[in-house]
Amino acid sequence: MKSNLSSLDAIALEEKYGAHNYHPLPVVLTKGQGVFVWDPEGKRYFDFLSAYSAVNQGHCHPKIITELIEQASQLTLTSRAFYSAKLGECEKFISEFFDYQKVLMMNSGAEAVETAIKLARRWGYVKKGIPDQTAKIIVANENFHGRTTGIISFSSDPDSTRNFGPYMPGYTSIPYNDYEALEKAISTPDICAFLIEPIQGEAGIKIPEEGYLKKALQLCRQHNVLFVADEIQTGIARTGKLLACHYEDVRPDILILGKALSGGALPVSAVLADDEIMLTIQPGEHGSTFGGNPLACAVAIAALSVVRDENLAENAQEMGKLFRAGLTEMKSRYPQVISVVRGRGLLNAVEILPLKDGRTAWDLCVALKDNGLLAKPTHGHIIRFAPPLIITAKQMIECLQIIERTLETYTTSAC
Ligand code: IF1
Repeated sequence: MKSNLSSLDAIALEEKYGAHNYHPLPVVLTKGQGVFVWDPEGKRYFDFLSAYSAVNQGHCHPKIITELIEQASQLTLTSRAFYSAKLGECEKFISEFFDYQKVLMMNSGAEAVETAIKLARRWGYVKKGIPDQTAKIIVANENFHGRTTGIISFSSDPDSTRNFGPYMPGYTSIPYNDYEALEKAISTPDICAFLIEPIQGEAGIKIPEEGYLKKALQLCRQHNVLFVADEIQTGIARTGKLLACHYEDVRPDILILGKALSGGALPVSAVLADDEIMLTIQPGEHGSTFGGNPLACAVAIAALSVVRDENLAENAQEMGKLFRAGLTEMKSRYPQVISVVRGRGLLNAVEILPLKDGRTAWDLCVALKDNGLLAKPTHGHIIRFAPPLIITAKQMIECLQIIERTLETYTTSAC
């Protein structure tokens, strides 16, 4: 269905009738296919955000959309008051895919994180023997795990927390990638879990030093603490392996997934664990109306099948190398703009220096948009580059050329 609204009209509508909880780049999207999205005027863009890694499989992947339509015409929602023919099939598929005994399906990423927290606390009380109401979870500074009142209680970002209190107790925050800090925190009593992003996304694609995750897992083992990995953004092939934890052969006790679990078709999230943890939650103690609905199940199976069948992890790995090689070369040619290039697979970040006339990463992103490539700045000076994992070498080279061309005019012209 073609929209008759112009970009300007669409932006004006959001401004007038929508809550102002976002500040989007000034581009309106009406269509997506693969690595491309289009605006109402028909201009085509490479999507280098992939809806924050939800569309790893590319926009409107035909296999996912076919399943979506087929299931939508059969049955969309049963609630969990009844069994559905799709749920068990999907649970088996996801559990085997990630090598866990059980999965609990939810919808948004934040809900999955909340679920993992409840599981970890429950395990802490009934298995570890932590006294009631005292269980604590160790988290990292600069984490991003979602927007619920529970989750923001352990955020260190004032934008996420300011005037949203009171905050929930039960969290100890330590610096990311700091083994000694973890060693100290974990030896205090009543810790049930260590909750960590294997690469911090919102913090600006912060990669811990090699061995950190593995050593952290060993510490957790020593102290009978659960290792809980939030792979909502890093998982499902984004970083060049199925999970970012696989770079260090780490198998989390609780694994949290979201985003690309549906390839962007609808909100689907999941928490995986073995029986010892998962079965501590009994009927009636946790759930969600839409969690594990038949539509989500059909879509999740299709979305993960695409990741496997199209070797998206391998492609992310290779295309990531190509991309960072190109950008590193640009860094040497434009040292006044690019200060740092980092990333793993197709989860990449470039740090941008402000120009003398005050232009920043935001202005560079607007210029990139005008040249047909969409990316979003974070923290004012970092640009995240995360295209769909189906991108080809030819397309990647074209994208590097767009970035190069943009840098050329950006550095020579005044705004
Ligand atoms: C927004 C960032 C990405 C996540 C991790 C849980 C969630 C997220 C590791 C919650 C969500 C999002 C949400 C999005 C911006 C975004 C983001 F910039 F904040 F860091 F992806 F890069 N754990 N990440 O990254 O999942 O409830 O949103 O489904 O607009 O807030 P959700």
